[in-house]
Amino acid sequence: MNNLPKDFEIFSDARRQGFLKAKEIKDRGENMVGVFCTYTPKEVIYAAGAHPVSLCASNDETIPEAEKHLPKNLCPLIKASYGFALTDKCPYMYFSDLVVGETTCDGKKKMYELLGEIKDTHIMNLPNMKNEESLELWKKEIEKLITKLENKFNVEITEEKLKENIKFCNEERKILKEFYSLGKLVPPPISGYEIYKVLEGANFTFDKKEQNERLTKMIEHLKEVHKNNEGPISKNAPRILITGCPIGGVYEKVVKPLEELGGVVVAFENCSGIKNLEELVDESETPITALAKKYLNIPCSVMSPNKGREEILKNLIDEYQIDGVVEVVLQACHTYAVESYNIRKIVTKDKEIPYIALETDYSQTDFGQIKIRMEAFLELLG
Ligand code: BJ8
Repeated sequence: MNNLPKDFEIFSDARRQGFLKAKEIKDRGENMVGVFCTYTPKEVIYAAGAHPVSLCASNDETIPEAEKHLPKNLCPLIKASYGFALTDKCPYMYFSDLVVGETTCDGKKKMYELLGEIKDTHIMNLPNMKNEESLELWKKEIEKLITKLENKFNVEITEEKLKENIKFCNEERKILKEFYSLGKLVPPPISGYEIYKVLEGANFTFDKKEQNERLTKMIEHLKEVHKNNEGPISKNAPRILITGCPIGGVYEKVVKPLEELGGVVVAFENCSGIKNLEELVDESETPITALAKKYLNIPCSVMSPNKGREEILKNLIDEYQIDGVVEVVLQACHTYAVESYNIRKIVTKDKEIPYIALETDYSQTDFGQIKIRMEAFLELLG
């Protein structure tokens, strides 16, 4: 981290510091809306004058409690998220006045039914195909979310407010994308671990104006580092792309060893990586239609088919000069596990580069085994 400006620490610590900020927000009488998924149109939440906050849990602390209600053989992200709600241990869940969830995978949507008994939970019926009928349905779901927020918070969400917040969120996306794209440089001026920490930190930063300013400064600084060849990463380090399930709960045991062993993660295709940042909301379209189009187009494995993910992956492999792909599949995540077959084919046959799939959970029990597999994978990359 030698070449990183002080602002990096702020992002890296954002999840923890965000607790205090969230309390300040509540003390000011403002509202918070907890969200679980990239499909939630956060522009609508901002337009209601509320603050969206990510609720996806990233450690296994509350899984034993969750397993009293949920089956053991369920994705750790779902169990941990529910466990934090059940035990009241997550301040973000605690401070959320409303939770918004979508009908994504089976486990999540069934968990939301139980969550609804603990918190006010609004479910958006996400279609799982991308076509005209789905777009109409998704537009109606966005309208229903607007009505829910208006009634809950006693506010009016006007077209103007939606437009304003579409612009506001696009601005954030553009800057995050520029930051993320630093991974294209050879060598990158920042490690994948650090890139991930910043992208993750942005989910827990409430003052977006300040965040954008900090990020812009950090990007300028890191470009300078690259120009002057002062970065800590070797230009020969094998360049890795991570794809698959969200990695908030496992990046320490996947990304860290990869980089400690000499590789560098230059691209994250997962949620909180490029998946949500790639496409902006069209500012010239009617707001609800523009939002529906953008969000329905997210290439997550809950969509069937999900060709968009394959296209993005192929482009990223070229643009980021990827030497190898690591796919992370959380235990019992069937949609990503099934897609693995095609992803492996695209990476190894179409792009002719090495691929490895890791099935893991939030525990530390497989840490040693993952490290050994990462070591063997990096040897393969030369
Ligand atoms: S847009 S990736 S955040 S659904 S919870 S599908 S890991 S079994 S999180 Fe996701 Fe939205 Fe898609 Fe992103 Fe699998 Fe677990 Fe389900 Fe999961």
